[in-house]
Amino acid sequence: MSTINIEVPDIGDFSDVPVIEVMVKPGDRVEADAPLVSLESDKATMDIPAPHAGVIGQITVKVGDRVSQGSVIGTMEVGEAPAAAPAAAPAPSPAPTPAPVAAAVTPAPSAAVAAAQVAAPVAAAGAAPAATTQSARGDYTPAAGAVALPSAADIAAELVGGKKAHASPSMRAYARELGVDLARVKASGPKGRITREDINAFVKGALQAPAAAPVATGGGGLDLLPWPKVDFTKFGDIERKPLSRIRKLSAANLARNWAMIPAVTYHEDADVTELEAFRQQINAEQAKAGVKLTMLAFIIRAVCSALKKFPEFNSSIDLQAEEPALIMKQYCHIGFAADTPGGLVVPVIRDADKKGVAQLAAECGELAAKARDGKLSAAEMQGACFTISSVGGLGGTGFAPIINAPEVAILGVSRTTMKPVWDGSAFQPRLILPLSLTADHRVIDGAAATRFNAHVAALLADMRRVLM
Ligand code: CAO
Repeated sequence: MSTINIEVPDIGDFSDVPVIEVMVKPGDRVEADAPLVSLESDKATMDIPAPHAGVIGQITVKVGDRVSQGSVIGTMEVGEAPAAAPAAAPAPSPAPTPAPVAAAVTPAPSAAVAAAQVAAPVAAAGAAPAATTQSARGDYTPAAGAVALPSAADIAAELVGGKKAHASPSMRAYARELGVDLARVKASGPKGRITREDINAFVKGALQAPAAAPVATGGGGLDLLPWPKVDFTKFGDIERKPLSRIRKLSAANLARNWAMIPAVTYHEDADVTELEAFRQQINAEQAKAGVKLTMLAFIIRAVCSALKKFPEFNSSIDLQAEEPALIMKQYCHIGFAADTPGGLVVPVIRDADKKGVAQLAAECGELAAKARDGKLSAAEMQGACFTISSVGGLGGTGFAPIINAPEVAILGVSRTTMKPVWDGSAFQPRLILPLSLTADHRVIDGAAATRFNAHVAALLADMRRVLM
């Protein structure tokens, strides 16, 4: 038998936390991890566990005392001298990590590949850090199989919604390992404590829940209601039409991009009166040669110039790397949305910045025709830096396009209309082209987006500026 001190383990960034309850007395026999003392900060309630099985020697704190990591709260008699670092001693997270957000239950390594891909950055943000143990020197080193305890950030995240989960550090560690949001676990232990059985029951319940019913994540995830299941035949005749392959793929991509990118759409009007007159003139002059300059080709040209002036629009954000970064592209491939019978596809014009308007128009025409015939190769739909979605040939006064990840912006183009524009002394009829730029706010602030949009509009108003 030997006597050891019972110390407060790592409790995140908290210090001077009041003791709100002492659960044992000298002479009590306890199991390893049994709760000895409860602490309550303004953010969380935490139990200090027994580091070993043994008999309590003395408890040196009382309700109202304040403790921090390393404070001795008592002594206990244990069977054998423990190793330098008690097995159950909690270890700190190497970096603050938010509570799991992809789902309340995240069986991480075995998650479906598709789900992992779709939710990758979210899942990465919620991934548990490498577990750590404390060495005899007191520094922390990774330990296989060990479980990292929640950091202060975990605890704060868990408290979203105001509910305090009452659980020991080892139960928090267990919940964390399973990706369980403790705030959602029903406690059955003494005085509302969450036990291992409670966590197991929660996981079991979550796994048995219908797949269509996403589990709420206490604020970290999307917390969506299940998709409505409606028997439409109750209301009239229906026909069930299978989704095309393109629509299935684009549905998944669009949903991810819409949900994961904090996107804002900025609107601008471009005065294309002169440009349209020029386009018509060239097309009339060169009709015999088969040249047809399209508005889209001029817009691509203008966008290439704007991407050179505002290079952050020609980037992708990499949040999954150890050191998050912006990938700045030194090339300029432009995607354009093409409406096809099978659904939306985005052919890509390579090195669009090196091509003239006539060539851009010709390539757009060829790629759009291939898209409609379902003959685009995978390579012809890859590598875009920026996408243009033009519905101008169809109509529209403005819309909010969805960014084509991992790009950081997309330009929506609607129909030109003749509008009265005040020139300082009179209204003039001007041909106005509505531009709607959606940008990823993680990369592009509103001011930059507005400048970019205004620049594209200025270029379209006077394409000579492209030469500048
Ligand atoms: N305003 C008014 N008219 C326009 C216009 C605009 N902004 N843009 C094109 N037009 C006119 C053209 O002048 C042309 O008419 P004419 O034949 O009389 O000259 C007609 O519309 C068709 O234009 P186009 O053949 O030049 O085609 P386009 O360059 O406008 O578009 C493409 C090509 C592939 C972009 C288009 O066919 C398409 O698929 N658009 C839909 C894209 C889409 O679905 N976007 C939404 C994606 S998000 O859901």
